Amino acid sequence: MPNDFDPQAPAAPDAGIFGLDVAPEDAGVVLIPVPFDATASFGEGANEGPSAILEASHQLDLFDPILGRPYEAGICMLDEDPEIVGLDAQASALAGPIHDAGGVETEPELAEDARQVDELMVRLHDKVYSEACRWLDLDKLVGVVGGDHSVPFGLMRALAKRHPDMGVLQIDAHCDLRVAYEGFTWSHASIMHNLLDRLPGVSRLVQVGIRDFSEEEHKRIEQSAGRILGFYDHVLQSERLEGRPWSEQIAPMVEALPDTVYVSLDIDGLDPALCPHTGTPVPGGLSFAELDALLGAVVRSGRKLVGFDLCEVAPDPDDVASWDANLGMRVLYKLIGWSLRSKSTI
Ligand SMILES: [Mn+2]
Repeated sequence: MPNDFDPQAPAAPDAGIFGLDVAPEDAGVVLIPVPFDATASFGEGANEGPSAILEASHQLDLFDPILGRPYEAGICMLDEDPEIVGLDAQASALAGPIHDAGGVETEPELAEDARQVDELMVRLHDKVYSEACRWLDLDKLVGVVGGDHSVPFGLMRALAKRHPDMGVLQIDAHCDLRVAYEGFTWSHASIMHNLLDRLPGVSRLVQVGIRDFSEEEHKRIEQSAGRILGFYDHVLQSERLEGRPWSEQIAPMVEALPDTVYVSLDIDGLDPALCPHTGTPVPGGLSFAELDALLGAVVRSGRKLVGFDLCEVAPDPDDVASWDANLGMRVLYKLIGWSLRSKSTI
């Protein structure tokens, strides 16, 4: 950080994320924005997530009462890559009619378009993978800011290669275990299927807050021989109504994780009151304080958070620096802060 930086001063309108002005080479934390939401099957707008989070982040008071001064590590969100913006435009144009038709099943001629969307997404994943590798090789903490939940695969791949026994903590209303959705191999609804299928080193997937899933996905969890652990929202909520404290509920989630953890945070895992414009909101979910406590418990157990994504934040179209973006940037700062704490950097 520059010596004359004042964390209490208002951010300049053209400042970087959280009002900081740090070049990625000098930052401890590099965020890759992925403004892509072509596979969003219901509400759109997650491709506006990174820019809305950037704008809203200027309101944050950088001092965190629990985490102290995460900003001192230097946090930089890279500029949006025009090639990714182009891939989103191309893929969205092809995917639109497929969403309208409810998938390729009803209109087989759309299957070719879905195949092309998948091809564009392979290019997206390669792009995110190489960008992630570039900064991981310089020992930065790297996070992806989506975009819909299909976008972090490149980062997951880069980290799984470096941490062979990595576990994934997924906070989400959905399991995302579908074997393709609407005809898209790389759908947001398939990200965890692709993770488990294509990254065999990932030892365990711990899903928290899941509450909207198919019978097939449910079976997949129950028949996974422990590779997938589902902490269902209906169970968590009913235990809570009976008075079981959150600290007790999260203990087995933490225990289930290996030493090295990647956090995949779909904002719809939280209460939809906190993310009203997200693409596929579902009642229930975690509060902000519960999320903070869960991340804190993982870190206090000695486990390392080696990377993360934050996806599906979609701003209010009439008010870009809206509640959704405000909440999103606060979640992002917590992800960064707890990850740095786990590396004992702060
Ligand atoms: Mn998801």
